[in-house]
Amino acid sequence: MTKSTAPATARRLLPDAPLLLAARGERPNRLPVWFMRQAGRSLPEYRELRADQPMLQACMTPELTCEITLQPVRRHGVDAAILFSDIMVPLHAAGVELDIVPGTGPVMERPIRSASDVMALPVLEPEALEPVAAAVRLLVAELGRTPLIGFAGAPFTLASYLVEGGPSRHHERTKALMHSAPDVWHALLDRLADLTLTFLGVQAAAGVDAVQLFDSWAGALSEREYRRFALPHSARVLAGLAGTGLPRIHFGVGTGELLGAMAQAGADVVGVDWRVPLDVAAQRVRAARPHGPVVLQGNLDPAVLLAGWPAIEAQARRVIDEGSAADAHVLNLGHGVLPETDPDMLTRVVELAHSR
Ligand code: 1CP
Repeated sequence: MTKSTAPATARRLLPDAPLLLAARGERPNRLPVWFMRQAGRSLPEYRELRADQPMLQACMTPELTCEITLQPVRRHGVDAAILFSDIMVPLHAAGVELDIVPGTGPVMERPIRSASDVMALPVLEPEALEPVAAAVRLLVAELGRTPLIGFAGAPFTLASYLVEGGPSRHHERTKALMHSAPDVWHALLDRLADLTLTFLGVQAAAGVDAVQLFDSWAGALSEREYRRFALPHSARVLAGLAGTGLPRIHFGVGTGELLGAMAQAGADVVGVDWRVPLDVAAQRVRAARPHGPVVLQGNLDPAVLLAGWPAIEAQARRVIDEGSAADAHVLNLGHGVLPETDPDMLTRVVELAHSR
């Protein structure tokens, strides 16, 4: 291992936080619930704050990051805040030229396609992330008893943006690189694993209470490809965080075929998208990892949130029932909140979860 994470010296003790109890495999007296992308365009108060601020600038302005992170906690009463940031922030902080284009997502100035491109990738120094650390410290002081989740993109998902140059449907250049030049591929993912460990290590040292590793696009891979080209690097990141003692959540989209393999990457909580019922997911995770509790996070379809309350309620109750097959469950969506979502529907899902 080339880099170890800093100790989580600023860590708060939140022994009763339902999210943290569930992450350890316990059933707290209240079902914990939060939403991926809970901070963002579904909230009018977010749109107002972000109006004249480019995304990356907002992520590097501690007071603004703090306020945006707190908005959904105040509004919905969720059981966790998730740091407002982006998976591209550590690359930006390292000096890689990129932009986050409204309506598109991350776009690279120069995609990475060769061994020399990989060698030229700058190393991320923790000091470059001081605005992120400052935001975490502000949040820990503001949040009271609500845990703060830090996060990062997994090496494969970061590589997909770097190699493709931006968002991609088929990830064809990424797959071409891994199959045609596996040495270059692994060198790239090795560097991205270091970068991810630095990003999460800074968040841990500043005081986050849990971390989520987003391998959003891992579902583009077959299980064989995932095990060979992605899993070892995600496993190194997750193992590198073990010393912090923070609960680790691991999530990807379209990963039904990969749930067993992802469960073996070493996280405490497996995030599940909306395609696989949680009772089926629990079986897959238990079969792959027979020792230790099965803790699942998910998996209400974000599109269902646009279907009106009766449909939302029925689907949320189904998800909660199916989640009882796991040892513990953190209610969430199967992917991020869609921008056109009525935020009141999110508040009602929180009330429903807490009424049980
Ligand atoms: O101008 C804007 O409002 C930009 C939209 C936006 C937002 C609100 C982007 C660009 N990123 C974010 C914030 C963000 N990104 C959060 C906020 C915290 C919260 O959940 O409340 C998180 C967790 C992320 C992480 C992220 N960024 C992921 C992993 C999670 C996921 O959704 O799968 C990924 C894949 C990205 C890349 C990215 N950044 C932004 C967009 C639109 C995208 C996706 C582009 C694509 O489809 O490839």
